[in-house]
Amino acid sequence: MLTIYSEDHRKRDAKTELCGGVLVEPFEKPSRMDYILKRLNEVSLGEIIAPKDYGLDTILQVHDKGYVSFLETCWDEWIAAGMEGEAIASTWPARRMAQKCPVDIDGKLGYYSLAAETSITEGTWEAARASANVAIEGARRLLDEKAVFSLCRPPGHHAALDMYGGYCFFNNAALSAQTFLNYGSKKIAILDVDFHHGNGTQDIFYNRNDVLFISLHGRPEDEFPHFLGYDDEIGEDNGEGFNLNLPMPKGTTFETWRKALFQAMERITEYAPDALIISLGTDTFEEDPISSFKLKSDDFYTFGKDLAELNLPTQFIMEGGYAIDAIGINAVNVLQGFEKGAN
Ligand code: SP5
Ligand code: ZN
Repeated sequence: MLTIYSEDHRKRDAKTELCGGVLVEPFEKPSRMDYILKRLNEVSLGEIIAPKDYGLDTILQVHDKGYVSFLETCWDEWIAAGMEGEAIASTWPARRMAQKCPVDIDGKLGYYSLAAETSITEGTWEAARASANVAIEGARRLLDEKAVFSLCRPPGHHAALDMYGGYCFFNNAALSAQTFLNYGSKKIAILDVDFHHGNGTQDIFYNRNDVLFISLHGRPEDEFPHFLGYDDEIGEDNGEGFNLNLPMPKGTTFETWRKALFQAMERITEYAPDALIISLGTDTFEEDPISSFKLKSDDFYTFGKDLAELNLPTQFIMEGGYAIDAIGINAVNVLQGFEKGAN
């Protein structure tokens, strides 16, 4: 399987994440990629290529213009305001408050974010742009390949039309879906198996029927991002019936998770998309430090094999996964299972 990867992800190397009332070293860190690359090489999965730069056109098809400009200038504005640490939001346009973008950088950070754990740093813009390119290149390559792996970092599925958070800035899966549509596809399915609900992807396609979005995740009652991901969110207007959430309780094992997977696969078969995008988080792993599902390393292989039964052109896009010494095995197990199942 062809892998797309950019070294520029290293430009995002945040030192702080707000967690449990203290600043900790971020869970989402550059070395995650090293473990995955090591495993890709160990098993000789295939060629690893760098993406071209696709500029901002596709990004502006799925994200708000003001939001994109904010990301580009945020760090400079933060420094110009004389701040010392990394840029973290601290106030939000909550219930019954004005939904207007302030001029002040503290105000802008709250206006354009959905969580405070994610700091914006020098180099975040460049890394997020590179990650977007990795997604878009993968979609283009899938025109000639049966499957591709876009090794994206930073991840994307929490990034909404006009909000960052959950370690995400641009929604890589949405950029990829939009790329397929730009190239003439009519119907795309996105299956999000990251432990956390893909609120950003749901937000971007909620009123559209050209992208079916399905997410398997920890219940919003229990888990981040908390404010989206309930099973009564089915899409609206043209998008009604094209959003499917399958939330599951803490402690969910592969046996239960796989039943939800089969339900998702049935819906995908019924939709009959031109291509399938997998938002691939491995934070469903039993040892993940911030999650509560119980998948084992072998289960990721079985999952990949199951997916191959759909027999669709498939793009895997890397999302979360924070048990870093196992992230290589777990992510690559999905890809190897898929290749085994496809043959
Ligand atoms: C892409 C992705 O997986 N983003 C996840 C972002 C989650 N950030 C907030 C996590 C809060 C977890 N708190 C539980 C701590 C347990 N020690
Ligand atoms: Zn996650």
